[in-house]
Amino acid sequence: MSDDKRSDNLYAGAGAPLGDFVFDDAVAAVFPDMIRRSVPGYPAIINMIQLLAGRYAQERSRLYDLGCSLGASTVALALGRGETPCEVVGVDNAPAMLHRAAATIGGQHPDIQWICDDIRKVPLQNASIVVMNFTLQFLPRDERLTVLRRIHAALRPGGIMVLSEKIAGEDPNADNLLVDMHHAFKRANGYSELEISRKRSALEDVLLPETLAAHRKRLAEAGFSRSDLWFQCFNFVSLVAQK
Ligand code: GEK
Repeated sequence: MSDDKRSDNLYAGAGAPLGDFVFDDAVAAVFPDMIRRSVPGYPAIINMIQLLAGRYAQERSRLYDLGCSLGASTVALALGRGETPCEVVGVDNAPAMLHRAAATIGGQHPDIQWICDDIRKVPLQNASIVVMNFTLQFLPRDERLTVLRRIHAALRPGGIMVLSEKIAGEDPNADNLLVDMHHAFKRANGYSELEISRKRSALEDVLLPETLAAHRKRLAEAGFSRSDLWFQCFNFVSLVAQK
């Protein structure tokens, strides 16, 4: 069975990982199935990143995918740029993810550059598009503004950042609704209550959601002239921020 077809039952059995969630080989092997069944609207977001690349890729610029995992959004950038001559760069600090992405996608898209590095350190320059598709949420909250400032500084005039995040509701009632519906989505996709609760505990100290208002405030603070919500399904959102 090819990797793309492997189903995620990581948290189902007695051998479920203990402790904090990590992006290791076991996760990388089931990641396409895991993210599709866990993030409502993920396939739509990937498709729309391709369309955004068609509109915003600038000649002789770079398109960055920060926290690229297995490269789904990196490929969307590469396809979406069409004939526009520009470079596509995928960055992830998990070797299990990055090496798998380079190995599986490298054949069809030999010009994509793959960098195994931390997005807090990797040099960024001459960008027309920077994508962070569900990655900022894994950084400590007090380091997020610095990363967004670096991204803003690396963008050319007219450039955009696509920021997708799992968010917290603005108040406890809103949050309960969003979390309940997300769990309903996971159950509808075949995850058991045990799998849902084990995964939730594993992510508790690792994936740190913030409200939509907090994200928009920070984007403004980092220098973005505007940020627009273009996608939301329950507690999963995507924003386009313009330089
Ligand atoms: C997709 N964008 O398929 N530096 C580099 N990478 C990081 C860092 C960091 N500091 N922290 C986390 N990552 C992808 C999905 S997954 C989202 C992104 C999820 C990486 C981490 O190794 C993982 O591959 C990715 O960010 C997050 O569109 O699993 O919910």
